[in-house]
Amino acid sequence: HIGPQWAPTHPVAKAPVGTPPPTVDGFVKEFLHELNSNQGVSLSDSSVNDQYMALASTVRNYLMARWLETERGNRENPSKGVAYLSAEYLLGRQLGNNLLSSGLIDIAEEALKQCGIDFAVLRSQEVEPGLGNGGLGRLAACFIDSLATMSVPCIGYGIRYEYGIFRQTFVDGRQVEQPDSWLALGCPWEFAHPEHGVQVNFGGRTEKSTDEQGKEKTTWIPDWNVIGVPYNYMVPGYLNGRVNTLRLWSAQATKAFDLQIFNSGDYATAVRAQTFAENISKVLYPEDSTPQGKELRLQQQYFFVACSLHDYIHHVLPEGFDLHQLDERIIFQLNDTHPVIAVPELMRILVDEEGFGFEEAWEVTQRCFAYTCHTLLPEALEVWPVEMLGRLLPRHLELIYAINDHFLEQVRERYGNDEMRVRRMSIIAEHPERSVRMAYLATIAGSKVNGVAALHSQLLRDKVLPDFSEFWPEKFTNVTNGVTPRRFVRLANRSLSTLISDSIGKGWVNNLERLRELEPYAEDPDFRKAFREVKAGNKQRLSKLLADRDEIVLPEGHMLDVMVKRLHEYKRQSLKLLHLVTLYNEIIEGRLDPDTLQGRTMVFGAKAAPGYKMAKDTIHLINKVAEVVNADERVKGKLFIAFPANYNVTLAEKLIPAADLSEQISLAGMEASGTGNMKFALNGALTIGTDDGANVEIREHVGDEHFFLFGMTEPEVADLGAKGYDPGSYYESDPRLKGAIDLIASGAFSGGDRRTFEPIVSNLLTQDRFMALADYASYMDAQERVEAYYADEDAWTRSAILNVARSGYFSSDRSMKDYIREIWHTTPVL
Ligand code: GPQ
Repeated sequence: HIGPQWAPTHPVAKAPVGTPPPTVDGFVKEFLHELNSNQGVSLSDSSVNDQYMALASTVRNYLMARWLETERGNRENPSKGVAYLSAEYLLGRQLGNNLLSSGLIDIAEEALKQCGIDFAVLRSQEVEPGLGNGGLGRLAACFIDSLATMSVPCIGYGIRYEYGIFRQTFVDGRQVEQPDSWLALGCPWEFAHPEHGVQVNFGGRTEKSTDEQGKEKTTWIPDWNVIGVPYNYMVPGYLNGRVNTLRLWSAQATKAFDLQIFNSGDYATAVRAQTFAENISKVLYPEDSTPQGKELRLQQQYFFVACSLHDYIHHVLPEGFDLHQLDERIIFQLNDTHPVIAVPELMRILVDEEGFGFEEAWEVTQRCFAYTCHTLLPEALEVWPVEMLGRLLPRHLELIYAINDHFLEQVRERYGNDEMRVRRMSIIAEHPERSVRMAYLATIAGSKVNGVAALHSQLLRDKVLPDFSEFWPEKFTNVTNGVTPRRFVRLANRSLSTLISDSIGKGWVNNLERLRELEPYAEDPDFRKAFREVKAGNKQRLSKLLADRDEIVLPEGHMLDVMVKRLHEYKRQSLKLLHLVTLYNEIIEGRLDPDTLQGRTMVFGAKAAPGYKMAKDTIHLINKVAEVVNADERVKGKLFIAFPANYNVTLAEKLIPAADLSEQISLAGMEASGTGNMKFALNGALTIGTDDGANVEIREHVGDEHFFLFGMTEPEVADLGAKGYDPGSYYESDPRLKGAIDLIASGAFSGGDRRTFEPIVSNLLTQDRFMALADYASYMDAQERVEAYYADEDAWTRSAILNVARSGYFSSDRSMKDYIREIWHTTPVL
């Protein structure tokens, strides 16, 4: 297979006719026009929001011609594309990215200056659309950015939640959730198309009948429905004139349904029905990797998937397209199991609406889907009770049974009547209640199944789906995750970007392997000095932000040690805390001379699922430890802990470029990939990490000497688990560890109250499911290596530069090439 030519060097497409010339004067004119005629204000009367909206409209207008042009190209020269199905897109702010992609960023800044406006102020006016929980949603956003940049036709399909991930606040150190009303001031980036609303049915029953030719036919007679209204968002490629589409669905009550109730005279019930329908896209479920099995969640999943398939088949495909050839036009990529109900939905469309036979429909379906798994945690694998699924989607349950029968027939054929195996591989689990295993359905339906880092894909084959990988070895593959260098380097770290471009040119932004050319600069003292100045500048920028945003005053001149990610026991924020509490305890007990230490500031960022008690307790403990440590004169200048609330994409863009040390300390075999780890390495932080997820590959790329490895390997973890893990023995035999845990237990961080953190302490001592105590000693050692290495400024800077130079592999552009080659077989449109 010869790969096509990727990554056109910019600038590419000729500007479509009718777009304003990209000059400062032209931009000023257009901006003022938008301010006057769209916002209805003069410059002197305009609010910051007016100015932000006008600026957004100016960029939008510029991209619009390219968007229409892309659409026309898709129609006139159709080629195979990708429909990315994802319940989450954690987009982050749009303005900067859209300006960068259009090549207007410098022009806009200058134009605003001429109008007396500070560009930075307008940028901070934007509320980020937080339509995702964490890595999975952010990955989707990186992928659609890369596909647009690589000129691959792609539609992202998802849900336009009215409330995205909650806004986190702290009250007395405890997390309190606030609603995220991101749409309150209006969103200038979306285009609603109510005229293209799609009806989605639920409930009811099915009826069998025979037509004149004696053919069996099933009709679904649903008993309620809603309308999905599409909202389109631009997804511009980087300087290539291509603008793909992200289409998010919003639920509305149907008129017909309402009318019936209105006519019956029951106004209150009618209004309630409306609210009921609109609840479907009201709020993003805030559980990350731990599905709650709520019925509304299944409604959300079916809602967006039904809208998307209908939209693709009836509005995107040309009229009369032969659906037997569907896979020549599209691949539906399933972002984890959330959209897997699309599989029986496509079957329903083909069999019930298009008159396909079952076998015929199943062949097409199997060619049109591929499945990405993002976890290894058993509790993260979605299952739906048969009772619930059958009540909500009776026809889909029938089709799932039919798919299962068809599949198990093949299993029996291959293995004789190995009924144990049949039971293990059945889509339907019998215990603890009859339920549908969505990961199995996805695996059976998908043309390919992939994990998100090399280690993860291997464990997926060997531990999560071993029967399936034996049955279909060629179905399983790996695509290591990546991140977009546009948002996470070029935009987030402008000064590093300038330093890089001044040294090796600008080509790296869409050809990230070119960062390799930086390697020789690691030996250049002037470059190292410049690199350190960039880091120092980013730290200053962060200090200013945290002072304004959180009233946190960071000490100056510290090593910045950062752990930002969702709060999960497997990610082991508690291990990080044990390190900090140990340092604190050893100093106040006089066993550690603070003068031998580098000044270190630890920054945490983490949201906990609102119902996850241990995670919320851990947040409370971090805040309380911070309070005590930061107020203690004995550690002043040496140890400082900052925990800004509401970590999100916007904060990540400021935090990551300032970091010296990246904490990636999950128990080996638990973190599927991680993507924050890649962003830190690309911005010149060194990683302290376990041999887990993509850490493994990061270390291979940057080199062992430039990465602080610690902890058990995955096989060691498995062995220890099999032998029987006893956390108490580590506590008893390690005085430093005992000291730290005892200090927490003593109430030192809870005003003397020993009960406050008792659940955390007893969990560590008796359960410790993720073996923090087993890795503690190794982690402390690694931290001492960090400490010593940081004291050698030149060695550290050299390693940091090499981390940047050798992390080009972790571009999401590379991930997309891998998907294209291994899974999608699409072609770019140049
Ligand atoms: N991930 Cl299953 C999520 O963010 N949410 C989820 O529900 C599941 C996985 C993450 C995973 O934990 C990370 O290791 C990955 O880097 C990320 O998905 C993207 O693949």
